[in-house]
Amino acid sequence: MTAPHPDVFQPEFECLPVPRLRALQLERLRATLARQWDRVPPMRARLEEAGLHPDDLRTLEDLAAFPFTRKADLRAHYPLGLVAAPRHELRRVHASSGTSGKATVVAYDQNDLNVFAEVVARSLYAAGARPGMTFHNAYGYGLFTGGLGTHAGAERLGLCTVPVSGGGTERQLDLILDLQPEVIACTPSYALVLAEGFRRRGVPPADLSLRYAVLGAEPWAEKTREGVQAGLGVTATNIYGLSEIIGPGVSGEDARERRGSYVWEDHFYPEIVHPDTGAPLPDGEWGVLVLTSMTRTALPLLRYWTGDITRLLPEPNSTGRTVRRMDGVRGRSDDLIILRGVNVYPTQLEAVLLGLGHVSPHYHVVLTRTGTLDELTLQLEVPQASAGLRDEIERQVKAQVGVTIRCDLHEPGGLPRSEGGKLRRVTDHRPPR
Ligand code: DLL
Repeated sequence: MTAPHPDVFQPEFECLPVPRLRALQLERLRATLARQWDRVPPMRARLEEAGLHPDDLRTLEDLAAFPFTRKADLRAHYPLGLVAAPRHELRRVHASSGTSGKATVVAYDQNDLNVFAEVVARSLYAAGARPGMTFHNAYGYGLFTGGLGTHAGAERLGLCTVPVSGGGTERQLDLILDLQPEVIACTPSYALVLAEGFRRRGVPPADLSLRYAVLGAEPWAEKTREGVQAGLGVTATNIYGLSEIIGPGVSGEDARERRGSYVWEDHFYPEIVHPDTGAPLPDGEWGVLVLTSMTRTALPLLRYWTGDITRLLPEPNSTGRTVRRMDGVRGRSDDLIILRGVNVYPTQLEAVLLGLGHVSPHYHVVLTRTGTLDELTLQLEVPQASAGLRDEIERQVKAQVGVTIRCDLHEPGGLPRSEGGKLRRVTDHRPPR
């Protein structure tokens, strides 16, 4: 095994020998289950109905017998019915940016806020940030966990934060030029918008102070990383998370490696399961990520069904950490487009476009139905529309993704831009069957 790299924030956890890590996880999972059993009546009732008791968790493998928790459970007990701490101990709430149905509210006590700051600090450190650097934080502040969550982690690490939040692109560009931050955090689509802004102003990437970009909150293709790195002159890494489990900081990539995000496994237990059957899948196989929070006290969740499609990477890493890495999220199981029987994720289309080089990464997918036939129109921006280019894109999508699509070419700047929040890539006009 590679020796733990000195550039790891908390080697005592991130590099814990695997048998000790597994023992710690089992102990923490048991404590979480016991806490739910004692303090969250709906969760206890669910276990009782299934004939389960916390003592039935004797090994990590036993976890597979326990039920999943889904967004619907949080909605059914809206707003705070699954909280395991007394109301006066709560210190903050956030709400998930759910795109359909009622938002879900998540709650934190002081312990949870400490865990949150710690895992974000670890992620920022892995992403290249070091104490004393300045941090331009363009994740939205407010109910969304992105802004305040990364803010507290940055303070824990010792960064000077510019809490700019999302939107107001021209002001963001000014602030970056004036305050000279080394680190920026925002969605990948917004990083491209900022890069475009600097290009328009004639500021070359080499003249920017930025060195590291910490990108997340939405799926992105590997080619987008290259676009952000070239456009802002940074090393770009992924940060992943969701409000139900904590917010940003469930996992993060190492800037020196950029090959999968380290899941902070002493706090969050990852499983990959089959999207249809829920059966556990081995490391290396793609499926739905299911997460259990093991150290949360206000809102511990057991086997939370994230809906995110990814895999745990089986091969050894180059940083000496023992916690496992997850691959980039391909999409949410609910973003999956099934087009005439073929499965398509928007990120696959993004990869084809970026692979073509001369097409801008701003795109939108529109789904329609003519008669019984579903159609996918890919709206994109090109410097000069030509029938040749359109044919080329349609051919490449067919060859690489396996579906026939139509392209709708727009002038540069013709499609709506990210305002810093999560971008919706797909508009579905198909009537229900
Ligand atoms: O998006 C937390 C976050 C903020 C993560 C800032 C990273 C940076 P929610 O609003 O609850 O929380 O949305 C969670 O966003 O289930 C994924 O579908 C998606 N998501 C988050 N990070 C990534 C990522 C925040 N790095 C949902 N890659 C998750 C792909 C991501 N998808």
